[in-house]
Amino acid sequence: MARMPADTHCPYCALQCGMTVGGAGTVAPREFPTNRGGLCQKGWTAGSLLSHPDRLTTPLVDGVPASWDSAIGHVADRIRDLQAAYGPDSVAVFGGGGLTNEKAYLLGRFARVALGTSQIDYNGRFCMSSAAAAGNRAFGIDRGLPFPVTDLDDAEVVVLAGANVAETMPPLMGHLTGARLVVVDPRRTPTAERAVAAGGLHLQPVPGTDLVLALGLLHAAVTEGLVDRAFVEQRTSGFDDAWRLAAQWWPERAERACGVAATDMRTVVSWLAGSARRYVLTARGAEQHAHGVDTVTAWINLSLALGLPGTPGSGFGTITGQGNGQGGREHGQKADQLPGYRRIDDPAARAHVAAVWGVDADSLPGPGRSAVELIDAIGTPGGPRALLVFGSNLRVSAPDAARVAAKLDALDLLVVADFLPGETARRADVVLPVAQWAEEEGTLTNLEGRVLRRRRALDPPPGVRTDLDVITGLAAALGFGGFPTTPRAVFDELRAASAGGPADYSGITWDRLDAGEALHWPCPEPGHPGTPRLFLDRFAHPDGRARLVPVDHVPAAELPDDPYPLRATTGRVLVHYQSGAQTRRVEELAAVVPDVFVEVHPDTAARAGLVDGAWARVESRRGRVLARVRCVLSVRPDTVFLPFHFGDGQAANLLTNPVLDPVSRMPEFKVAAVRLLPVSGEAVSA
Ligand SMILES: Nc1nc2c(c(=O)[nH]1)N[C@H]1C(S)=C(S)[C@@H](COP(=O)(O)OP(=O)(O)OC[C@H]3O[C@@H](n4cnc5c(=O)[nH]c(N)nc54)[C@H](O)[C@@H]3O)O[C@H]1N2
Ligand SMILES: Nc1nc2c(c(=O)[nH]1)N[C@H]1C(S)=C(S)[C@@H](COP(=O)(O)OP(=O)(O)OC[C@H]3O[C@@H](n4cnc5c(=O)[nH]c(N)nc54)[C@H](O)[C@@H]3O)O[C@H]1N2
Ligand code: SF4
Ligand SMILES: [Mo]
Repeated sequence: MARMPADTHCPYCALQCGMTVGGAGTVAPREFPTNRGGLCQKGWTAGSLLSHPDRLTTPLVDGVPASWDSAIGHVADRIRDLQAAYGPDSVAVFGGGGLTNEKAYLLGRFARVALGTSQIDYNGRFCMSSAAAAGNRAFGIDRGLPFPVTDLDDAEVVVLAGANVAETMPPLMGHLTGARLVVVDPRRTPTAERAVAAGGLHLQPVPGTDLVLALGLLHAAVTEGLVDRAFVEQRTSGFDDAWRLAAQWWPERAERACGVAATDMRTVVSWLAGSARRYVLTARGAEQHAHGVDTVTAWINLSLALGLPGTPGSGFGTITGQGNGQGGREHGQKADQLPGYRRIDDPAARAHVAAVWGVDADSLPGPGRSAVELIDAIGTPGGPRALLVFGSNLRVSAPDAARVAAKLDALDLLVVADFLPGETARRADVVLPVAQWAEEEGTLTNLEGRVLRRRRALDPPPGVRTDLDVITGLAAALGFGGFPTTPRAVFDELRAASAGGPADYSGITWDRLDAGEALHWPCPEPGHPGTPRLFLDRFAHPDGRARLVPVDHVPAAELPDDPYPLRATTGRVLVHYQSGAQTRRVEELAAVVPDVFVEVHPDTAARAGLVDGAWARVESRRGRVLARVRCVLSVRPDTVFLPFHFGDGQAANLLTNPVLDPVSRMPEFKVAAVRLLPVSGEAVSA
């Protein structure tokens, strides 16, 4: 079964480190611009899951092993029955930002054409949606980094707002060694430590107050005369309106709201204004808020006032998270979207894509519900009764996990395609075992908008099918036999569907990718060199200008009060990935962080009667988690932190607040009011 070693990329995050995988699944790092031969522990150990004893290798229907024919036939029958009784929208699809471009694209076509449902969304709603909405609003296009990662090598100053890169993309730190770093994080993370050690700054705001911090920075820039007037005049619109709101937030006033010293704000602005090569980058810490879009907008406004975006050697960007977080948000698995980053409510976009799919544009459904709203609608009149999940472990990763569990349990039919029995798959009515990264071909688009080839190094275990085979098989069973079957054929169809759209892949061919060309979209013709740097001449709005949008401070949706006096925030640790479905099964990684913990400042722990290493009950208005206390000086005394990588009673999302950003529909993962209670040893083992 072993095949040739293949040059491919890591299955996990959007840095998409280059690696070579041997026929037995061994991983060796490979020179590639994003990682330059480096890998983090997750990448190094990724091969061990290919032959993991928990690997799913046979379809399961109601827990009983079944043949592929009967499993697919069963799903198709149930879908037909439900749709006959309750209409096309009674069947919903949930995708993921880890899926290849081809899977994301085909899943969108499958939903709109074979199921005829509007109800499709994906986990990128939890990840990139606020950054994407803010980028579209300001620049007219959403590409996380509008420049290659290697441009950061020459930076003099880099602001990382809510990004803990040293743990979430370790090799990326290698591109930041020459720069003075400003890290904005309520915790002194390894990234913040590195910043301070190298002469930079750590700003430690109260969770949920980045927006006011960015307003304070803009205020300092204006009052100290540091705004790039020529840039603002020639390349932007909306400065005066944005300034009208920011003018209320002089640094001392902003300091009272966010906890960052006004003097530090002035220092940061002087560093940014005083250097030629400077970047502002945001990630989930700034974005996963009920006002995440406005928060990113505030960072963009600051960047525009200082003349960063679209200037060679400088820029604004957001750091995309999942392996294909960029491509996964471009090709139609999002509720409001068609391939090529087209809008599903745009008649011209519908006509173009319908022609590629060979259907009548009027037959395409309209926009559906966003991820949390889709889950919430289960069990309501007109809501989904069946859910097909590809590439998300939403029982662990969606906010207010107890409610999510109840909703999923209320479905008439839950189908999960996965290669491991994660928490969501374990409770599914039908489980479809699929191939893993090193067993399949495809393309992904990394954090810098560069399209990459995933290559097959070994065959999937017997009995396992690829996601593409599953999707085409289901479509055929529903009477739609015309779907392309090979990854390359799907990619070619995607290219045609994307042609003329904002994310235009039509000039990116499989052969060009295989020849090793570095192709960043848009790439509208086969002879086009791709676009590593966007916005150098113009922004993507019709007038060519970037827009400053007026935004004002809004407090987090749930603030600390007497019963719940602390702010809990959530995020990641180095050794675990996302819901942990994969990394909790890798021995070397699980040994480092076996269980959920809660980071607590020693003073806060003492007040709650807790000591380092004890178990604590962390409670919010929605649920409770048993977590091991880690007393650390690195977290603000008013804040506690939990990683979200654990399931069942250890899921941080039992605590989180499912309130949504009004524009992006991103949930507020980063702020919930909680309290801490001591637990006796017996209670823990009981
Ligand atoms: N090890 C590891 N790496 C990963 C992943 C993983 O699961 N594990 N997942 C990948 C994915 S999908 C993503 S999206 C990225 C995420 O990458 P990051 O955004 O770097 O990761 P997070 O830990 O979610 O959040 C970053 C930081 O935000 C801080 N934070 C919390 N609240 C606030 C706030 O209100 N303001 C500010 N400024 N900061 C705040 C947290 O303390 C945390 O240190 O990582 C990718 N890489
Ligand atoms: N509290 C809190 N919650 C969060 C976050 C947070 O910071 N705090 N972050 C959010 C973010 S940014 C993200 S991206 C989400 C991610 O959370 P999830 O959406 O749960 O992502 P994963 O854990 O990567 O789940 C992927 C599942 O799909 C499987 N899988 C992987 N690749 C494939 C594939 O190619 N095909 C198929 N069929 N299956 C595959 C894996 O085995 C796993 O079971 O979590 C969000 N939830
Ligand atoms: S940084 Fe991301 S892509 Fe690179 S090895 Fe680690 S998980 Fe994989
Ligand atoms: Mo993410």
